[in-house]
Amino acid sequence: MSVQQIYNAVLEMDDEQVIKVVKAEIDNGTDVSAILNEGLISAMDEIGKRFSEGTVYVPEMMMAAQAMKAGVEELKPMMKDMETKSRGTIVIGTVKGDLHDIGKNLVAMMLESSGFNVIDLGVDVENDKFLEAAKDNNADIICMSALLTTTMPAMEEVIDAIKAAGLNFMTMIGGAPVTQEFADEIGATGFSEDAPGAVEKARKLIA
Ligand code: B1M
Repeated sequence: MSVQQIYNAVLEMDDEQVIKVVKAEIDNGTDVSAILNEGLISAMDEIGKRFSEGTVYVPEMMMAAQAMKAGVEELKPMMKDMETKSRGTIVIGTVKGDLHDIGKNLVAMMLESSGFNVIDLGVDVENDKFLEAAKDNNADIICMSALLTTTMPAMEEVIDAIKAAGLNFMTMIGGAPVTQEFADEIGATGFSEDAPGAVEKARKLIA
């Protein structure tokens, strides 16, 4: 078994095989981040490339995403560390109009595993819902994910709404098309290009 087989199983959209090879790699003592980055995430990147080239279509993309999710589920227990005291409260969601949740789920899972209290609002989250949930839960940070260039503007709308309401929640944004430059432009407090980076950034912001 190898990480390459995990990659192949996602490309073959074979959930059962993904679970089998991920389990085998965990038993072999392979690093969780290698399983995730070189196996599961690289395969999704390849699917994205093929989608752009027109050699795979939405149904295949969904099946591959399902297969990747099955692999991530197997990794969940490995991502937990022993921390019990909450480091702070985070409200997270994928912005309105956007249904991509794999990256957001990874970020949420890693934040939770690192001791944050995470309120996950899911996908296609309306702007007001971020604010309401942050107020209701006395959150420290509102985290927003977007995978589509067409949904990125919602991040700015949420940040503007926070300001307009005179609230001072910190914000963190991320997702494949999101950059540090965009974060600076819209006034987000933080940005990260991946899930471990999001944990590091949240720790710094709340410290
Ligand atoms: Co979509 N899709 N998709 N899709 N999809 C992309 C994003 C795309 C780049 C594919 C392509 O053209 N090459 C393209 C967007 C183009 C653009 O806007 N520039 C695209 C498109 C066009 C679409 C549709 C419009 C297709 C259609 O219907 N014609 C449609 C839109 C639906 C909608 O949202 N309204 C659509 C639909 C779908 C599926 C439903 C089939 C499925 C999603 C399933 C799901 O999420 N449950 C899907 C998938 C799987 C993808 C690709 C192939 C993979 C995304 C993914 O899960 N990556 C994607 C191509 C690609 O990105 N390579 C593509 C793995 C995941 C771990 O990475 O989410 O980037 P990612 O998360 C990373 C970082 O970005 C970061 O951490 C994670 C890793 O550590 N991160 C954060 C994420 N959020 C963060 C938040 C943070 C910090 C870091 O702080 C808060």
